[in-house]
Amino acid sequence: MCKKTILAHLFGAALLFSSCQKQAEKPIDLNPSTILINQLGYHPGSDKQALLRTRAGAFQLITTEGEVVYEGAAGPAKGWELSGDSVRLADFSGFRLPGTYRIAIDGEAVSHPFSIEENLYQQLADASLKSYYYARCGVDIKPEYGGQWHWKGGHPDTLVRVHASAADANRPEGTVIASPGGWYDAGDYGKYIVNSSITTWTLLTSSALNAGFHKDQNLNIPESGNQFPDILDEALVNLKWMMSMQDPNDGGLYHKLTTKAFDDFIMPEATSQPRYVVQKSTSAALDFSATMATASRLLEKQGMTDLADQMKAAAIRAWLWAEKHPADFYAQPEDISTGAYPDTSLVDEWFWASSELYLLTGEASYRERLREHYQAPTTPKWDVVQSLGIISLLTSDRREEFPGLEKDFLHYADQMLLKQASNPYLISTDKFAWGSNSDVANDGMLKLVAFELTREDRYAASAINDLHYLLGRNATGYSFVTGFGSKSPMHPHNRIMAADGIEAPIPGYIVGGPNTIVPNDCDPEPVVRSPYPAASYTDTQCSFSTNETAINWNAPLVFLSSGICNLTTAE
Ligand SMILES: [Ca+2]
Ligand SMILES: [Ca+2]
Repeated sequence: MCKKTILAHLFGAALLFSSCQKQAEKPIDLNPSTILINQLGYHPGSDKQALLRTRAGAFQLITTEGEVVYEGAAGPAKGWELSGDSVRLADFSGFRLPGTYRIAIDGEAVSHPFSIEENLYQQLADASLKSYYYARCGVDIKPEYGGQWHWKGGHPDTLVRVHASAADANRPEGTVIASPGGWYDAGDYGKYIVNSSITTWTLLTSSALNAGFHKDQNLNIPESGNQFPDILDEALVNLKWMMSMQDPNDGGLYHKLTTKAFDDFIMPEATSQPRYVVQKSTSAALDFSATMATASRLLEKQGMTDLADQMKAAAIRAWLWAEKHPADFYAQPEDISTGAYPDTSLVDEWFWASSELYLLTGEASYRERLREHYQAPTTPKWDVVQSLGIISLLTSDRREEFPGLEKDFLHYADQMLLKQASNPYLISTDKFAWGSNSDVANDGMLKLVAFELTREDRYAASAINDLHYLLGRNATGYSFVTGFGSKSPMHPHNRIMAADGIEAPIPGYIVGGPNTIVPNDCDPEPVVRSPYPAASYTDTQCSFSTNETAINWNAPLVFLSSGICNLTTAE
């Protein structure tokens, strides 16, 4: 006689098991969005919590065969004005046995399956980093590296025109230059120095702070198996492009390299619009200077001395250009409509660049400049970058010169932990901006740095909660990373994924996430979205404001997932 499961009793045979003769079939998901979990799962030794949108007071942990292995009482319902709902905490941290499970609420809901196991996030860390291989501009993405996702390269960028806004005596309008390589920025095919900078810095910094994890990581990219960690190889792809965006005549940086208007949703090979370098800007020069200085410092340690020297010279020349042009803010020319990345508040950019140049050169003049431009830390964004410099200073061998910065940094981390403790969804974010998922991931990065500085577990535990949110324990019920989890984005706003003829999106991409900044981005046929910022997300290709991919959003996911893997590596 077959084993009668408790679930068959709870839910009725039709729901669960069609036959007792063979191995039980998987339980059918029943109202899975009632139960919000990390759809990948949880480490055996860590906190394990789900969120229940229910009045029920009890929950069960069940195996794939439907056996109840753990029962618990749900916490009190807690409402949140940003999600428009209430959730109850289901804590099953005491259960540690590895396996595949679901959470069940008697007669009401069964969650997506999830795992309890070690090394749960390695594939995520690999895929989130490999997203940059797929974003490489101007090269064929080959099946031996890309698997089913492969295509012919486009946008060689060997014949790029100098736009009128960028013209000067040395390079008049229409001058043709080469600026090949790098990564596509986002769902579009542009390349932008400002956004490239924070992205590349984040990867470089993960390579340094999570070195133990990255050392043995094999992404199956063309550079796998050489003497350098793959994360460094990938960062070099973009660094080399960035260097070609510096005008050799004066050291200034073109703000971006794009077409005049966005390409259609077609594959790279099918595009034909001319590409331009557009307007030099102070923000591009400072961000470039900071990133090149960081790269130079790290590459020197890897023995790439010649390239490190070139990058050092490039970083200093860009800084000197910015000093001569302190207010050349990017202003979109009338005939250009691609991304603008405008920023007129550059105190943080001056701080970041001077911090990195101080670490690279040890020159006191840069230390004076960073002190002049210091602002208290906050969650990084492409245009809010002081925390990047703070992280570099505090994780360097000059840490002891900056006790005030460390105090402020840990104060900010503590504020985030307080916010999380009072938030029903167990995150520190209380504003849902464009790219809210990257804010959550960047919070996680800061917390992992706080852990690095203090070795206090509470910071690492809080960072893991940020990952749980991103992988499904959020008000939308989506795991926000393509290819990971039972319910993840299938239709990101990304030209290659839209045009490649393959149903599954390229894995490892985080989408921007919920917000109400642009409520009608699918106009003229609007897609109905929640009026609540934390729930206002749609897995629809046209929703550029909630469902786009972007290099600067993936980078903190790389840091967060790699850093969490590194915690285990270091144990
Ligand atoms: Ca390598
Ligand atoms: Ca700024």
